[in-house]
Amino acid sequence: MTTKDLHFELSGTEQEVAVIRLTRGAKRNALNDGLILSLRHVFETLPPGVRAAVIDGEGEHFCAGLDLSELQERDAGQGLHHSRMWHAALERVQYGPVPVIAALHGAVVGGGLELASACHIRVADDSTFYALPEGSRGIFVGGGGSVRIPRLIGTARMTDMMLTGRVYNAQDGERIGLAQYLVPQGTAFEKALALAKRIATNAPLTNYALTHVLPRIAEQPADQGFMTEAMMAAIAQSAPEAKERVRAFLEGRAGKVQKSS
Ligand code: 1HE
Repeated sequence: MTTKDLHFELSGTEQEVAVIRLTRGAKRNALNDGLILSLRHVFETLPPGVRAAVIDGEGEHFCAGLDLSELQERDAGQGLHHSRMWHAALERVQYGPVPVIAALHGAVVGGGLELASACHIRVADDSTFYALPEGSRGIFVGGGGSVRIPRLIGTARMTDMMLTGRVYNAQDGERIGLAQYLVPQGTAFEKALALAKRIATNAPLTNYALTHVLPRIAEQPADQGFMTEAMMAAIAQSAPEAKERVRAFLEGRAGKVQKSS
């Protein structure tokens, strides 16, 4: 699955975590068509034992967004299909088989932020900065950003980022909800990997409920959401694994919830 611009490897004692690294550092991991198709392919063909994934980028920056050198050649129809190609690929990230954690550093801009926002958890280090330069390039987001980013930070903030070219630093990015974790420079990957290993120990059906069902409930009217929740709760608790995990707690064999330090 490794290509010139994308490295794939398995990590963890049981090879349960997929590590997917953008390796186009010389171009700041700008996403050309080949890289988008490779990302899609990776998420469509994850080995069955994989329970969580981490995406990061080689070099000083996570991702500089769309490869602008490819943009010049497209007419309107091709632009439409190009955007739909991104949608299909990032849909495989968001609604693929496993939770995905983005390890962010340096530039997370344009399509790079669209990729990060398709992941389920974002861990940023102190060097991270976020921007949507599409506004100043005379274009628009095309990788699902107009749908996903307002759900993270609100429509007003995204509008401001695109109208004014506003750049958020790592601290403000975490404050407004672009990242759920903020860690010292150089440690985002380590933290993301630790989270992925922890997530991989959850019951797979619970992870599926969180990545596939919860976002759909969030889009439903409350009345329908309550019903979907009840259905999912019933399915999850009926799994033999759930019964064993609850029994383990009741018999004192499972960990308690601990106050964080
Ligand atoms: C690129 C790209 C790119 C760098 N497409 N080649 N994204 C942007 O508008 C962001 C454009 N990039 C930047 O603002 C900067 O490159 C960075 C802040 C990310 C990094 O700066 P720096 O000083 O470390 O690198 P650099 O010298 O600007 O770039 C190094 C090389 O990468 C250089 O190529 P070289 O052949 O001269 O060495 C750059 O041309 C190249 N490079 N970014 C192509 N984006 C689904 S729609 C999504 C719409 C968008 O994403 S629009 C936003 C695009």
